[in-house]
Amino acid sequence: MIDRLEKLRSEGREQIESAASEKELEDVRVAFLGRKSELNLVARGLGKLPPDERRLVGKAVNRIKEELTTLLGEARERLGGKTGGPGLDLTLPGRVPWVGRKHPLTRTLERLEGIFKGLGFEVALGPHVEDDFHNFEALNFPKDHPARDAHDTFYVEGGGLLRTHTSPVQIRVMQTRKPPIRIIAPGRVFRNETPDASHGSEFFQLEGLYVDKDVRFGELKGVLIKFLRELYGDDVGVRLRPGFFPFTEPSAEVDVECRICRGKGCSVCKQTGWVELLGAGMVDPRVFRAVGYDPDEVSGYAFGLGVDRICMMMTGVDDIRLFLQNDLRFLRQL
Ligand code: 2NM
Repeated sequence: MIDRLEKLRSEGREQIESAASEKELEDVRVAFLGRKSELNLVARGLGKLPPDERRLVGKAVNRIKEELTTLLGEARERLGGKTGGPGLDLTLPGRVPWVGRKHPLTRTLERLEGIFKGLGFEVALGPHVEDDFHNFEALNFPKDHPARDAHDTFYVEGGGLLRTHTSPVQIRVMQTRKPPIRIIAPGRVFRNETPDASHGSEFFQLEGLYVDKDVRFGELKGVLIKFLRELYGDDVGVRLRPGFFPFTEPSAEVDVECRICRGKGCSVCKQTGWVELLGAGMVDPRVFRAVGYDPDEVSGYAFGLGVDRICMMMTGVDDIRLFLQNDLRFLRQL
């Protein structure tokens, strides 16, 4: 009998050691320690044995049960550590998943687009590589205008240039459609300048155009004030100053009260309390003639703004170049 028990003990040990999963381990436990196991049968039959033998066998059964139970516990810990069972440390801090989000410039563009869509404008797009006619000629830039110089404009080998504003999009729309036209042209533009904290060699612009019969300057002013109030709140201060662009007459520069210092004066507004945000004006008759419109029949207004500048003011970032370097250590903070 003792030999038989000794054999059960060593078989049990072996099977516990070779179990490869918690499921297998449980099967071993049932086979060796379960209600119908041989060990249990022997224990239940103890009463029929003579007293001397009963004591000896009883002790052996208990010793083996204890040993196998301990081994099972150890094996369970070993396997649990692998499978995420009882070896899991629930006190460890969790892992925060990386959540993607839109680029701050995209978010700014979408915000601006949303406001103008609400005012009845539709989005128009065009190519980055343009020709002289659409980027300069149709917009009434004189042949010797400094913006046409290679110091300011990237010219493409074999002809063409990188658009320096999105106005060529508006020229293309006017060439292919009749008024009324109410569009915005958002997108990337390129200037051959030395980059610094407030100028990159590429940036984002959003321009707007409305052409119809009897469009007046008052409508331009109204739509821009409405836009700025939606962007910055109804209490925002707005100021128009006379300006000059080859493609509009009259022209205006539009300032808003500095959002950083609320008009008191700071480094962003260079102590003036105002930040220049928009250029605007009534489309010059020569532009209408260039696209085949009759300036006696139609009139219109146009405006343009720098998306990066607005994005900088919304995020408090003071170097425009950071937006295009795509360094996630920077972008994830915004
Ligand atoms: C600006 C300021 C003023 C403008 C003009 C035109 C077009 F094509 F209709 F002539 N598009 N955009 C315009 C007018 C742009 O940006 C500062």
